[in-house]
Amino acid sequence: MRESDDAESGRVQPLGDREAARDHAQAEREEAGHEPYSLVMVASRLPVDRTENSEGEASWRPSPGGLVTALEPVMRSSGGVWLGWSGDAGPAPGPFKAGGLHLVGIGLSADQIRDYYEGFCNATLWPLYHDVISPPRFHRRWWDAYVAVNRYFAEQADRQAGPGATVWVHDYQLQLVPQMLRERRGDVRIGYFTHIPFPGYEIFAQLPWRRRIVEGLLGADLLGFQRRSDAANFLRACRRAAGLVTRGATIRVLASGPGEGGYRLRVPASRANGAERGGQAHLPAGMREIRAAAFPISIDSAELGEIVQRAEVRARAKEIRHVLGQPDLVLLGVDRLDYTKGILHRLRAYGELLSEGRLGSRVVLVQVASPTRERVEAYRVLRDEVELTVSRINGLYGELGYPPVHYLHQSYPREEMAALYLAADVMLVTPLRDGMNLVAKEYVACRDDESGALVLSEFAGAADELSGAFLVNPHDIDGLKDAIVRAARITPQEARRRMRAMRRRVRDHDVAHWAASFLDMLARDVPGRGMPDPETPDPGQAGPPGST
Ligand code: GDG
Repeated sequence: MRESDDAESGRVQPLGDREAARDHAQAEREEAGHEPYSLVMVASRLPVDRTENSEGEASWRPSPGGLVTALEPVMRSSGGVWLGWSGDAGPAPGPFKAGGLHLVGIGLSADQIRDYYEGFCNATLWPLYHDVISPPRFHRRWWDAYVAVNRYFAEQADRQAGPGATVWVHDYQLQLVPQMLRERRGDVRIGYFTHIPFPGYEIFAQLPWRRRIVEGLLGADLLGFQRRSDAANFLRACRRAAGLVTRGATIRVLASGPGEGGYRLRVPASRANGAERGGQAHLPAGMREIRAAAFPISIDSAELGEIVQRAEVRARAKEIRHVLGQPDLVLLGVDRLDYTKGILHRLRAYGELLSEGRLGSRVVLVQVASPTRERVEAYRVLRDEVELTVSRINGLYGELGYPPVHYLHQSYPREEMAALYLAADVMLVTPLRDGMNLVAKEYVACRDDESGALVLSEFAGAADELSGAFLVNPHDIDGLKDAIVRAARITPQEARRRMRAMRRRVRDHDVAHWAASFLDMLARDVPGRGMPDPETPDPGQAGPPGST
């Protein structure tokens, strides 16, 4: 008999056999008065935020963000359900409806938030998957919490999914869910998308539970990554950590699962490869095929295009330049205050440029650094460093009424962000590592007069697509400074040429295109169909293989 931690109560409960569990789930669904869902979205967070009015009454408000916007139409047309954590400690809010969406809130205890969310997700996986910019911490207690919470999510997904449903699992917080769900349900199609990079094997190999993570992910039918290099890194991890054979973008595993010793002990290479028939690989009985491919995420560019058309947003952009003292040059950075975003490197380059006078005397940098993960130590340290650096620059190069850096440790409404994008001559996106970086795409989508310039790190996924940007290595401070100066001095003609190409890309490959491409491939990518290899198309040309 297997055992399962009940993540909500912290109790350990015996599990019955699969059929009994399914009957129970079906009974619960009937009791709750709804049909099983044909589409189940599983993400670490719900797409709504809980708010309280002055009387203390709680309500739910859709959280801003491209993912919700992209998936909302699909969720509505399919009548799907979204499973996620509400963001608070305490019991699960359970099933409810908000903004027309069916939602199921997952409850996490205070201990689980500490060990699973702040620990394994934010202090182990996040730094490890971002090239160990901050040292990852490995704690067995955190891993145990990760396993328990992933199992709880898988159980909840099982409960909600109707026969033959599609289940789409999101991101690094839930990498074990695909296999845990597969063990409970052979009938569902499982997709998984990782929003952050998948690291090179030399880094991934540090993880004590590397094989378990690979096996967890391989429970899916389709694994989506931001860049081709991420998909390639994952395929290498399949070979090295799990001893599997990969063929192009596909991996074959025993349908019965990895077993105690993992796949390595059970899948002979000859069987994994299968026999070739007429140029196509034949899938031997008892085997399952998984595909790993790049699906670069995007934004709702039409919605942003509409926001920047509004008279009040355009007026606000003018007002922003006015309150900044009508500078000749406005530089802008917009990031969560995260060590992956390269904020310190950017400030260092800007400080040196000010000291050398290369940007003229009427230049301003606006840096929005939204609060994030404030209970994690590395984030507290970073905040102190950033604030010290900003103060130094303002102290050294400022004058009365003129701070060269406007630092904003706050969150703003979407319209204010759009006005900032409109007000900025040069956008600085300089992460040390970033899955995609939506800010770069948002800036481009807002520049409807084709002016402005984007300085973009080559370590952001967006660099594969936005060829009109000034690409930089943010570790190379001299190179970064030169790129900022070139972007600041761009002629209107060159700005137009670069911006036009980037705007076309962001318009044609928006977030709806991303969601549709992934779900289409998940629906039609049946074993042995010989889908195209995701690593063969031209880099930056397009989206995912097989997408239109
Ligand atoms: C992960 C990956 C990948 C920021 N401050 C405010 C605000 N924002 C919005 C931006 C943008 C989003 O937050 C941040 O997007 P990033 O792409 O930089 O994201 P991460 O949070 O690191 O997310 C990343 C992404 O997932 C999607 O797959 O691109 O690589 O790390 O939309 O505009 N929005 C508002 N007020 C703020 O103050 N309204």
